[in-house]
Amino acid sequence: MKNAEKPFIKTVERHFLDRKGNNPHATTEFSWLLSGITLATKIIASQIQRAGLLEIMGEAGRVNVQGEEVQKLDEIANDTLVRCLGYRGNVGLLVSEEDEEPHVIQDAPESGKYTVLFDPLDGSSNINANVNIGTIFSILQRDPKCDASDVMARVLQPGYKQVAAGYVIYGASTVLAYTAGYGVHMFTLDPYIGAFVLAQENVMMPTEGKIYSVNEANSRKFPIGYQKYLDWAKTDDAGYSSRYIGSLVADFHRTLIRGGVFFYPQTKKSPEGKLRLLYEANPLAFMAEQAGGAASDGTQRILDKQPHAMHERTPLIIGSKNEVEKVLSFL
Ligand code: P6P
Repeated sequence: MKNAEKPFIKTVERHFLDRKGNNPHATTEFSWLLSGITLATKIIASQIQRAGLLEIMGEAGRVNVQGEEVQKLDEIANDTLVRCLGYRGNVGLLVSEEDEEPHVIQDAPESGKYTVLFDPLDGSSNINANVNIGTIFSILQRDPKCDASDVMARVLQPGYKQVAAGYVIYGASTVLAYTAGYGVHMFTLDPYIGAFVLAQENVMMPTEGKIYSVNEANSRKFPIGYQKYLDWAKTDDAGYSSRYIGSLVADFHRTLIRGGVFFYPQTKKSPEGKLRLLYEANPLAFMAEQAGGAASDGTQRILDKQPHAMHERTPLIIGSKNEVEKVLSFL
């Protein structure tokens, strides 16, 4: 094969632009925004790989808007994403799990077209146990009819309006998975060239998988339907295995690859559940549906939910279509 014909590496940005034909957002400006995410997550990956050596483990000594102890790496990840995305020229608002209010980057109508929402380092409490953790992101665009000054209207959009979404999982390898509404695609970070290189296109979640993923210590506090599902799943006939890492991105990534169902229901202590709608449930629900899976809050499709507050929480049942439906059948 002549050199020119050899399949050259395909980066995220290049892969995204190749969809020029059928995705109105497949523009260089949007690809430039995506490169803000890839740059930030490469920096975060390098920090995590050396965390034990750089004295950045442990707590930052403050509590975030969620009332959770902030880890030093949380702060580093958050600052990195804000800096890398803040100067992309088409980002109007940044919403982070770590910050009470949105960052208003540009409020000129023609420039601040996109809103990027993210959980900078989900599962960060697992950092010192060297468990996989991740960055989750969701991208919305401003409705042209919406007044630029109406910040909340630009943020509180239902999940089906997402333009793109994805996550980066930091583990044995650093993998970026994203969708822009045309399938789910995965890229592995090649540290020698510092680029996310295409690993798999059009990833499809198995339609079923006998794995349930839940924190069973809470099971007695779940609504009775979930308890009945768990009793059934433990029967010999059902033959399920339980896998729970306690890091949402890791549990979701396994579910995407192997199938099964993850759920974090509401409990008396957390009547709306623990996971956040805008920058955890919505992006992963978009990915799940694009991969042939499903995501529900137990009563409705996650992507149909109208958000009422930036940091609102939601119960989440997500995974293989048949497995989500099986859980719902017990509710
Ligand atoms: P629990 C991590 O703190 C996190 O937000 C998600 O990554 C994870 O799925 C969940 O909380 C685990 O919560 O209550 O089982 O420890």
